[in-house]
Amino acid sequence: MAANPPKPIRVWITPPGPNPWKVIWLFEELGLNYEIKSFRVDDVKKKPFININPNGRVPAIEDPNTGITLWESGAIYQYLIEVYDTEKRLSYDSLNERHLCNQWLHFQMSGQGPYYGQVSWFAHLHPEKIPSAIERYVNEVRRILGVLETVLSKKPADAQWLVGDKMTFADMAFMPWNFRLSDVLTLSWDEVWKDTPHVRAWHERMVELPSWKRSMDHRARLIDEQGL
Ligand SMILES: N[C@@H](CCC(=O)N[C@@H](CS)C(=O)NCC(=O)O)C(=O)O
Repeated sequence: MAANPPKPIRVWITPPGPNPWKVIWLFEELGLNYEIKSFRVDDVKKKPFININPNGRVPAIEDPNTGITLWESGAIYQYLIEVYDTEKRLSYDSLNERHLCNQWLHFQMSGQGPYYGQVSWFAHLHPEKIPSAIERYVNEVRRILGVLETVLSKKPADAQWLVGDKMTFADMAFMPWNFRLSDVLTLSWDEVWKDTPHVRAWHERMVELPSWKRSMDHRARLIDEQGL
């Protein structure tokens, strides 16, 4: 369990994209008191949301228990872990492990999120098909999965997590984008994971968690609510 805030933490999301689910999954996994403010992606660059996040991107949180408003999912992760993971269920107290978790979170934020986002853009949303752009970002996705594979494959069989011997927020941060890979790359899951069996096993262990399933139930409901 975690130190549970008496007042619900509000999280602003638009349901379809991956980044909000990173934060909602952390709420669910820690069993925190939270409420979802779901709105349409068309309104992400408009008031009232830009009063919360001037960068006009989700997720953002408002925590009435401490008075903070915060955006950027990595910063939100660090805040929630520091304040509410008091029993270190998803983190560590020790210096090296704390910084290794932060290292992976930074890699996820700078390496995984933006590159996966660019594949999504160039393969599905960009009005022109530019094969060299698609190829570059697909190669980056493969490269990032390769980095994860190298590290996970060297860990003992019963401790295949990025840091130490348990799932931490560092592992969790990668899930929502990896969860989209079959759609983003337009491949079957067997094709997605063909060169990265340890990443597959790591990912599939997390997909099975009740907290992830609850998060995806919320996602389906909120997408449905917007008629998407
Ligand atoms: N670095 C940001 C990225 C957030 C992000 O790109 N969110 C997407 C949804 S998954 C968004 O708000 N897109 C709307 C837009 O770019 O206009 C984070 O990790 O919080």
